[in-house]
Amino acid sequence: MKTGIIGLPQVGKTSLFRILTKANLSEQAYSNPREAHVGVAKVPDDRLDKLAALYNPKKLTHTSVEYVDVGAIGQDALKETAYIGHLRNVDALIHVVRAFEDDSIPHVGTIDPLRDIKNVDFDLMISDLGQVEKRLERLVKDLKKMRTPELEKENELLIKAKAHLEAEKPLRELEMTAGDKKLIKGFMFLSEKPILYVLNISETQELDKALEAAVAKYKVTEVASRPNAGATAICGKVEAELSEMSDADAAEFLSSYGLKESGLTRLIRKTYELLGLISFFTAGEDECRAWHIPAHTRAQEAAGAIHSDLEKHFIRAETIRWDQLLEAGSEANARAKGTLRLEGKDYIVKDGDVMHIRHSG
Ligand SMILES: Nc1nc2c(ncn2[C@@H]2O[C@H](COP(=O)(O)OP(=O)(O)OP(=O)(O)O)[C@@H](O)[C@H]2O)c(=O)[nH]1
Ligand SMILES: [Mg+2]
Repeated sequence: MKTGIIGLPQVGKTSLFRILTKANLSEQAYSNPREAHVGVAKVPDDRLDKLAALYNPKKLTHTSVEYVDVGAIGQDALKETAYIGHLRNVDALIHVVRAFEDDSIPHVGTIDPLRDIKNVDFDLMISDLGQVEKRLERLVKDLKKMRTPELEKENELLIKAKAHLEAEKPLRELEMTAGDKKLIKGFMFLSEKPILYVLNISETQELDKALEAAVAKYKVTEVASRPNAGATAICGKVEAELSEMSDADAAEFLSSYGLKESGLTRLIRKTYELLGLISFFTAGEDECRAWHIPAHTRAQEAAGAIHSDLEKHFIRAETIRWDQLLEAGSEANARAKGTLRLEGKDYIVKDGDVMHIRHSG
């Protein structure tokens, strides 16, 4: 699962990427904004940490999300094959929006997050529209040669997409059936990807309140409430300072700002939600581990996330909610209390389930 970090020039994309993935970029990487950086961020999960405290395992494994930092976006960049290739390949987008005041760092015009959001969304739509038009031209010719139901269906769907884009609406707001989505999946449309707007705000004394108020203050609430969109705020400057500290110092620093968790923790969690993922856990003395699966996955397919053999030879899954397991104190107690259940292959796995897969392989 990959998330692309996009935004206008000099809004803090690379800084955010670097903090998220704890990557140490060379000066050269900074000075070459056309190069894409790829890094992995561990998804924080205190449920898993609590399970680990119970089992004291040899190994503790979180899930992760991959981030890609590309250069600044714009109509020109979107015409570059390499640039657009990086963006097409991601599953979701984080749009970093400048909201911080700093006269030493230039910005196109005044600080106006909503304007920037609209402009970047517009660029994504224009890029998709070009692609749709090109394919439609081709389809007209192909349909003259051969009228297959598949081609007609694609034609019909792309005409709908075109009208939608021409009305300046991103494809992530177009209602589509699962079949429709599959049909146009190969295009990897940019405006179809789920998007999280991240307001990069100035450092202030009561940062907790400022962060909470930012989305409404900059009038982003409405765009963020649309389908497959969301918004949050961070303070890049504070996050950068936090990332250099030990855990104990960071905790003290956070509380001095009235904060309970770092903005990054929130941001990584939001990315996970945006990607439509949930976690289940496997727990034991060897390893406690979180696994990510799409929401509404069946138990048998979830087993496949661990190993394809477990999916093939699946019998049942011993299942319990993470907090019920903690409450019982051990699997044996939970079994005695009846909170540990045996679920079959069609059970829909819930976020926070702890599972032990029984298999015949
Ligand atoms: N005041 C302030 N400056 C910031 C913040 N975040 C980033 N900067 C500064 O803004 C400049 C650009 O930061 P980058 O992270 O390189 O921005 P970018 O979006 O990757 O820039 P390009 O890739 O060139 O488009 C740097 O000088 C940063 O130190 C912030 O939250 N507050
Ligand atoms: Mg950059």
